[in-house]
Amino acid sequence: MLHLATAGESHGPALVGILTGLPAGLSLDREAIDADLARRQQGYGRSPRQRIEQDRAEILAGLRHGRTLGTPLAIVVANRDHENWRWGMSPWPPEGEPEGKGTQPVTLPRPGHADLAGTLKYGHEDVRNTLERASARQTAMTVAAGAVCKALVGEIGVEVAGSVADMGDVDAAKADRDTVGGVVEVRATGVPPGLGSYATRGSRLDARLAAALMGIQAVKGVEIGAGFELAGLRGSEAHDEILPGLRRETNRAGGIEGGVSNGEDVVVRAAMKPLPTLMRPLRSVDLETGEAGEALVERSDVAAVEALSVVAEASVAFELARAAREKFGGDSVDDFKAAHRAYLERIPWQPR
Ligand code: EPS
Repeated sequence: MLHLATAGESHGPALVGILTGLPAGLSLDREAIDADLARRQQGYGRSPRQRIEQDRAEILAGLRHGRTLGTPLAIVVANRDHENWRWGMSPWPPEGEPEGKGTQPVTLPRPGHADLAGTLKYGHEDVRNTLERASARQTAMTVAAGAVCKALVGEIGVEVAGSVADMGDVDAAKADRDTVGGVVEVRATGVPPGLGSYATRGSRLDARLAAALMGIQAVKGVEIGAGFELAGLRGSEAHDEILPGLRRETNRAGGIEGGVSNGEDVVVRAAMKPLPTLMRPLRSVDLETGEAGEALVERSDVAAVEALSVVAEASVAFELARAAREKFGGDSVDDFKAAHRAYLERIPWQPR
């Protein structure tokens, strides 16, 4: 069914994605995809890197004249910054004298980044071999694929929107050469009851959403609906009573009960830790010499919470699209929509 495979290093030539499981006949809007990529690049606190990149999704396969063919959709997002890393990030042994960035090995891992654990795990001698793929740069591909998924679920009336719910004081952190995190919320409207299943752990919609959000760089916590707050409430205060029309007055469950969407808005939140690249570095150890030192200082964001809201939106759109493909199937988008219509005729629930 719907599946996204990705590849790409932060300062390599490009990010690559292959999205399989789309129906044929889905109209895609180039501007809508690029608009989401641009949204991801915005927000106060982003690194100067964002002035170099001007992300665009190039579609190489699976699309003809703006409509999907039902075949794998191949997406490329170029890294414009690669120009400055040609020698350092050359896929093949570089020719000529070292020049540009990334020519010296990194040996001082940053606390909070994948640097240490990843470098030990893979046996790298240069921490860069870890950090390049661990970087949140690859969330550009999540967003490109998510824009396609939003178009797909839009065909059955589902809309997905991410926003910032809470964020540390970026101005003060920047002045202190520090970083901040925050909380984002994603709300999906028009989600029919019945996406996901209680049947197995892996088919639960809440489990999939949690995994998708936790899979985004720097996310340390995920909540569905009232989440952790529910633990302190009584059952009579926590659950959303069922009213005629099968609607609810409250939505503390976040639109999911027993791992299945229940027809209310799907509401999820993700907590982002402060980014680990600090201009005033924390203590670390040089992996080459074993001596105490200070962590790598690299150009970085002070905050990327607004970017996370866009990436989380895309991740939720992907999971809803995946669950909708499982429920409604169809080789063409018309078949997919017809199955959705027939289902709504069977159940006593209507979208608002
Ligand atoms: C990132 C570090 C920074 C961010 C990057 C994520 O990279 P650089 O050192 O090249 O400035 O800019 O995010 C992006 C490049 C992006 O497009 O979002 C990290 O370590 O995760």
